[in-house]
Amino acid sequence: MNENPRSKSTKSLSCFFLTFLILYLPASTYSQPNPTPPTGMVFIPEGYFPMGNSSGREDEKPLHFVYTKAFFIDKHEVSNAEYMKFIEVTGHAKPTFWEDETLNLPNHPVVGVSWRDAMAYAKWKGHRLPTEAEWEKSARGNDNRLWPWGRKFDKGFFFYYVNVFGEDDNYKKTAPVNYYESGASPFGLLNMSGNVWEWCLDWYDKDFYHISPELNPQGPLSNGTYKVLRGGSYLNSIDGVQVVRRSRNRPHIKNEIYGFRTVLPIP
Ligand SMILES: [Ca+2]
Ligand SMILES: [Ca+2]
Repeated sequence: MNENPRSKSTKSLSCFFLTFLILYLPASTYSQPNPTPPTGMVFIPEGYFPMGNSSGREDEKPLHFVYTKAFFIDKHEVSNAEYMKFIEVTGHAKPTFWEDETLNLPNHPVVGVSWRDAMAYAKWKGHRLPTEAEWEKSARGNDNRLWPWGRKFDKGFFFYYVNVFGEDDNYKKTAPVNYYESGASPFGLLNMSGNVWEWCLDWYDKDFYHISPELNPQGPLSNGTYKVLRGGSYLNSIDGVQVVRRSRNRPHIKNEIYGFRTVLPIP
């Protein structure tokens, strides 16, 4: 007896759906979409990246692999306009240079803030400062590059994508936090090289990379003298704004080349 054509087509359809379920369901079950970042922030996935430098300065060595959990980080340095809201709401003291017209434009990075001021702002936002490892991962991704965009002269003249010493890059002092789009890091963060140095959460230890834990390092456990600063500023040369460079200063110091950005941890 011939099979009913209708039942045959039903069978084929069932077969198709079964194949579809086997092939595609496991993938769609296990791959989660990246969480949506809050406005102005970027999602950085969990995972390993190479941190430090095998041939750089002593405190950048050795190159070592570090794992961080996923987190959100500000796409831009914190601007004067953003810091202004913080001052208005909390009554926190104004930064040094607040009245300096060469530094206080609303969309330029806030400067004249100490590490403690930066911590207070971050806490007010429900955020915190980035660890050194989080900062470096956000700046260079996982391919060992020394500048956010890649190699020094990847895109021709470097001054089109970073604010360093001099005015060839259009700015003698600070540049707007959303300027130099072409110098973005692999995750899309701007001014990770240059513009202003950025305070990090960690105490500075020149030998820390030799003893750093592999998972979510947060700097030396005991209190030190200096807090870490990363990325260089508008007073550095192009080599001084490599994303592996490590600088430091005491947590109460304020000057016209130190700013910051914040991180929102993902539980
Ligand atoms: Ca400049
Ligand atoms: Ca910067």
